[in-house]
Amino acid sequence: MRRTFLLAALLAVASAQAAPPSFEGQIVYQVMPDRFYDGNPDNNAGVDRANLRAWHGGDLPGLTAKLPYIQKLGATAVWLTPVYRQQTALSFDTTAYHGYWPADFRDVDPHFGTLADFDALVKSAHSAGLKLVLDQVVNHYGYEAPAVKAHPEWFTPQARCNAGTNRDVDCPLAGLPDLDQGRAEVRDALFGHADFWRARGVDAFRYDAIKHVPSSFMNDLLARDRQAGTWTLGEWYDADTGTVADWQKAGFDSLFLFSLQGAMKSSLMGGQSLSGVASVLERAHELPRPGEVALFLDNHDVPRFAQGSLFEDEGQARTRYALRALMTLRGVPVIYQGTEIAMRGGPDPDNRRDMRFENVWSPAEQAVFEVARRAVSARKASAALSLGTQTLLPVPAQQQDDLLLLTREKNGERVLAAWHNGKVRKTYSLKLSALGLKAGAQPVTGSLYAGQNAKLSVSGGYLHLSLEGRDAAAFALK
Ligand SMILES: [Ca+2]
Ligand SMILES: [Ca+2]
Repeated sequence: MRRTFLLAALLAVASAQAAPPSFEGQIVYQVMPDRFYDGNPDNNAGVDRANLRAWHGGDLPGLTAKLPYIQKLGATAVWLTPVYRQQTALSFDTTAYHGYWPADFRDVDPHFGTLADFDALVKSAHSAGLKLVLDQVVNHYGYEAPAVKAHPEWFTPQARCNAGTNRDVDCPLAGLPDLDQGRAEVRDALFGHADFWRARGVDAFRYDAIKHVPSSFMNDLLARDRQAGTWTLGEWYDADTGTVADWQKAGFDSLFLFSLQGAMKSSLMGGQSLSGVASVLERAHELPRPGEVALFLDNHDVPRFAQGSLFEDEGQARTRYALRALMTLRGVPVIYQGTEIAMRGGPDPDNRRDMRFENVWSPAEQAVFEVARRAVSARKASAALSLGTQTLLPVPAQQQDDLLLLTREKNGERVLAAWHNGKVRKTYSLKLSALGLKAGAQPVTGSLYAGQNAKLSVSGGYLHLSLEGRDAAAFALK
């Protein structure tokens, strides 16, 4: 009896340890601190807001001050791009405002504030119930970092790149001094960086440029993070479902699903067939942990989503559509600062314009924010939308360009999501049996998204949907 109890207790401990960290149900808001909010003008050395390649003065105190804004949107976690102490010199006429040119991995750049400011941010975020995701660079130092000259032995020899065995890993990324993770002191230092920030209370790491880092090193790093309960999100530029699945098997909790971002941009912004999105979602069964995968419309490395239309009003309308669509999907939505108001901007650095807050919004920007806020709110209120399984429904061939249907289900709660890509309002009547959908008769039901004119009903073996042009809705299904 006693032995059985002990065994059960031991098994419970073992299974608790085995459960990997999870962000399923979270909504992440991405902040580039220099371009977010200036909370301390005293640290604005060299600031020039007229120049997109210069420092703009945003900082950690500013982010802390704006946490209530992020909560108003409804996000539950904040990912901030790197805040390390940076190289002070310019490279390519550009300052290190973006944080990806580190000089000291265990300090905060003076433009962003101090370690005490970082600790204050962590404390404020946690007391507000927000998790903190910190960007970690493990591939390189900044071009002009003093360590490059002081410790040339830490860096990958050019001969190894020239040999061409594994160019992605061994050759400098954009010419950046490439760390040699094969050396014990480099590995130990990188492990130590992770421990340093973990000890300051960070909940998760977003690892930059993992395509360019040896996988054996990455595996060891991830094992340490998992042991410590730190959620890990990898950036493999252009990753598709297969790449995300491979890395989840190797120990990452999550990767960004770039293939979905590309498909959503082509269809929802570009007006191409929704079958491109469907073909990405059809591969979801390959993912070991589909609920953890990071889903996004844009980020600081790609042109702004709203930039996909020449016209500002059209960009705003389609961003409203895409934000509603994004909130129907299984995974962890990541919203880049400003996407909730359809900010525009082309490739880097134009996609990093200063964040605009409520006091300067136009009515149209306010309207995009309201759509985002309400879609986030509906997702959080629904266990099916935030945590449920996802099933793509087989839409009849002649409607696949303009209609995407999926169900989300959790503990008996079912939600039907419908994306309508046509230009004008349309009513669809679809045979339930052809959709593979079982549903009882249901009177006309509005969308879970407040303020939306979309309707569903079920009668006589048919599903009826009335949807506005270029819009996505979510319905409770009886
Ligand atoms: Ca400042
Ligand atoms: Ca490398």
